[in-house]
Amino acid sequence: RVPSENGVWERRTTLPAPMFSRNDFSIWGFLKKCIGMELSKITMPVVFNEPLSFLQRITEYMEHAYLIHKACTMSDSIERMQLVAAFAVSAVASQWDRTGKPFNPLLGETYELTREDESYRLISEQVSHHPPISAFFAESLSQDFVFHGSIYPKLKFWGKSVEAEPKGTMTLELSKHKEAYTWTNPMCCVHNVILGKLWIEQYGTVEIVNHSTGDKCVLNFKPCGMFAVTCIKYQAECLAVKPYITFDSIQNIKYQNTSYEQNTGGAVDADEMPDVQETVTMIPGSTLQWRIAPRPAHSAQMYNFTSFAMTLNELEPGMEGVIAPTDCRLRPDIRAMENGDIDTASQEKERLEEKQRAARRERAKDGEDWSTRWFHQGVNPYTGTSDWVYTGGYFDRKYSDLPDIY
Ligand code: CLR
Repeated sequence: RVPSENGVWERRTTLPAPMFSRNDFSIWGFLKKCIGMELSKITMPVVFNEPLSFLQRITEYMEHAYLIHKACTMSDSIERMQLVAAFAVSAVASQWDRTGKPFNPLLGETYELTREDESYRLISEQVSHHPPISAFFAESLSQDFVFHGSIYPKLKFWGKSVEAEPKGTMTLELSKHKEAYTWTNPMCCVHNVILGKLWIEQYGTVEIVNHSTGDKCVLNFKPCGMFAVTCIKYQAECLAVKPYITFDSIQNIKYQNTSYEQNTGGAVDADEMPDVQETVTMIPGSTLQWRIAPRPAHSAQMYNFTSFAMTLNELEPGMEGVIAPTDCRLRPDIRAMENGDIDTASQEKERLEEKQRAARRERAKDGEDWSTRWFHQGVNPYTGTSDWVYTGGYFDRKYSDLPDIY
């Protein structure tokens, strides 16, 4: 733990160790045994992981929370919508080049992120194991917004690629404006699992609905790296094209190592990763809402993490004994992996998964059902679809009767 010169503790900017080289491992050598199987039921070798739990990966949404704070200060609902759209887009950008698989959360696992400096706190819980469902709830410390949702990443293995459909609704409520926005995340695809360089693509249409005004913002993520996004407002019969949000500084990300060359008899071609455009053409009259930050210099040796991602698994001073015992910062396999100890990570991952299976068998024997702790199943009041609702109370820190999952 390194205090800076003036003795103030600073959040870390790097991981304790660089990543284990994946060059000697073939993801295909492993996946070909799994064709036709449901990917969530497959235990992948830990070398394909990144040292974060899926709960931490979805928390990356909060990297650009200042966009929501800014939206709250806007008096015009169209300006608010633009910032909410920028927020939704910013979450897509942090996924760029992130082909490491986050650890599957254990049932009952939690992750809390309290960021007083950014004025928000978040709690998430793994509420279902099969299918895997993660629920989260974030709130502004100044009570100006809540952001919540649940994600069920439905994975399909297509041979050459793995496709993830992040099912679930994102809901953002701006209290002062009495507004609620909802949307769903775009599709996500990891290319070249057989041969070539792994790369990640996100595509599809994201419709952000402002349920108070009826405004809709349609973000069209075009496949193949066309990151251009337009924001459209439908109102009566007029259609106004609003700003153009661009991803121009993506060229700052250097592509590194990880090639999975395989002899597949020449039958399969790698899907080319599109070239990244260096310059961005702005539609005249448009305004730039948000721009991606370059990845830190050592990112390529560290799972292509953003600066924000580097901080997520840090056990900060004063956290021990304060965060719940189910918090994934306390997971020994993830901790070992971030320290570069891949063998311990792998053994611990196996042990935890076996412990989870044993606990499930016990419950089955006693006819007990699993009960979630901080969230309950319910209905999203705006979309009417099924959702996971925050029960509340996590930050009262009464952790009695939490399951022993590690
Ligand atoms: C993207 C942002 C969305 C929520 C979401 C859901 C599914 C996630 C995806 C995000 C990121 C990429 C992801 C995917 C599930 C599996 C996939 C973590 C967070 C990994 C990279 C698949 C690795 C597969 C190996 C075979 C390479 O809001």
